[in-house]
Amino acid sequence: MEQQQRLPWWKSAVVYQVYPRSFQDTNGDGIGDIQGIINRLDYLQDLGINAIWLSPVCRSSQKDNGYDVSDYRDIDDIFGTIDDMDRLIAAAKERDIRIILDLVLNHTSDQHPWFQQALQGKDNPYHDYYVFRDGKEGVLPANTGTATFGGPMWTFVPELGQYYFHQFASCQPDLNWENPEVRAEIYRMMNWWIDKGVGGFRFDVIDQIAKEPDKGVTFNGSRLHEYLLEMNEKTFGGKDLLTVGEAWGADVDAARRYSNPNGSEFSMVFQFSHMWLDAKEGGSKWDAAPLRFVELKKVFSQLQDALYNTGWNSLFWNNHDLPRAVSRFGNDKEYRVESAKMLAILLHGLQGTPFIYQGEELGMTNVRLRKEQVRDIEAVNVLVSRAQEGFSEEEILDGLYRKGRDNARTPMQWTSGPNAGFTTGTPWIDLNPNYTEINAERQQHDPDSVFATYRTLIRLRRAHAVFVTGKYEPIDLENPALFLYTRTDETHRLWVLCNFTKDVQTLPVSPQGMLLISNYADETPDTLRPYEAKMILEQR
Ligand code: TEU
Ligand code: CA
Repeated sequence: MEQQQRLPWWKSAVVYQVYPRSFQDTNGDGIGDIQGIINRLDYLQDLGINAIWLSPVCRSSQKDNGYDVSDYRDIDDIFGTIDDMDRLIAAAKERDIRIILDLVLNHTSDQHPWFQQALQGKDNPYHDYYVFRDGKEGVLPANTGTATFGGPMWTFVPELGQYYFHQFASCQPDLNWENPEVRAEIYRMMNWWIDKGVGGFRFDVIDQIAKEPDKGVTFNGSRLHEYLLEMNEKTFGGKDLLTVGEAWGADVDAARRYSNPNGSEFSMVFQFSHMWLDAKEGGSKWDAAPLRFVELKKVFSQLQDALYNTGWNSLFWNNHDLPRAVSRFGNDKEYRVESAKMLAILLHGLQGTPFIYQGEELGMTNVRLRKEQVRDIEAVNVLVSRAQEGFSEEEILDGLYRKGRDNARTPMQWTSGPNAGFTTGTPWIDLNPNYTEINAERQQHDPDSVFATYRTLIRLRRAHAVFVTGKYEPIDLENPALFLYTRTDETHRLWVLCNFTKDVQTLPVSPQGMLLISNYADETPDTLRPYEAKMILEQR
């Protein structure tokens, strides 16, 4: 059995995502940089994390903040140099922190030399690196629907009499994975990074690489897993690396296949079913609906069950594309601290590898932006497209406040001083004005802070094997207010008890054992107060 073998490091690890642009600026240009991450490694070590998922730092046109790469083997000037990157990898290693590189392999920037070459002519060797189709202006080669950032997925190049395919913005042309040279080139690049000592990879929109646009297929193309098996074999397979694929199109079965413990594909995937439960069914993320809470529990429970001993889960509430968890699933007003801690306790008790997004450990919140303050390429497009659909500016901005990606991208709140200690210059995106209240300086040494809760949770995971291996069992799944579960191994049972509401709730169970963590100072054994959460460890 897998459990008996030595577990890979990433099964007991906690990963912290850094969005470098918004983390720490050191040269006053208002943009976070690699030196800034190096300067903050002590903070991350204090928190206790084992790896950093670093959002893209490679050379880029920065239209989508690095998710539009123009050189996979160099660092963008705004972030520093390749020497800075080597120093980051080494400095992190000294603190037992591994650097997980974010690879954007579905598409490049239109400024990438490959694409520039490809535009030179149909017989250019790089032409087949991308997905071109002959056509007439105004008549799309295939019906593939709307691109993620608006408009069609095809852009016409008059000089070639051809369209090129892009699932995201037109400045992000899709790579042609059917071309073996493309794949070989990518694997060489990945091995170059492995030789540099990275601790693994996060793969951007990996389930969209095997597109078959002529058939209208974007996600889960028929050759997807063939490519992944090949990539694994040619690059990270058999090495001690954490690999996580971003897979919006993955269901439970797909998540299991990707994370097969035989190691043939990835360590795990990001699976997003819990991110659709506060939108209208079948609608877009902008069509808000009340959270389907019981469904949320069922989604987690299903994954916990299905992947037990046959795969591995990633655990997350947040990333650089998602609104702030405390604003979305908690209560960022009267119960900000309690509910941020509750969400942390709930997630970190589950089986899988937890991912913390920068600022989440402080309980950072969503931010109301004025139109001029909007920065994200998606949001900029939404301001136009939703206005055309008839929504008022207020409605659109309200949608962005609830779901926009800029919420996650306001600068990290280090101090209550100027610009929250993020920059001495003008920040590229405005700060959330609540930094005077919510900041690392205030929380790092406060035992009652959200930060302290995260730090404790990370240490608990390391101290008690049941966090890593215990079998999940939900309690009272239909309960409309409480999220309750146990994790059980041969020697222990961990109880995780969470109140998702601002009302006092009666507990249907009365577990005995040692209180490991809670978000209230005292105890009431039979009830859970507003957003109360606790973990109890029982000896078996
Ligand atoms: O995101 C994939 C993606 O489609 C969504 O996360 C997207 O941000 C959201 O659904 C829009 O509504 C990845 C990256 O995480 C994201 O930052 C990039 O913009 C995108 O790919 C393109 O590389
Ligand atoms: Ca800078």
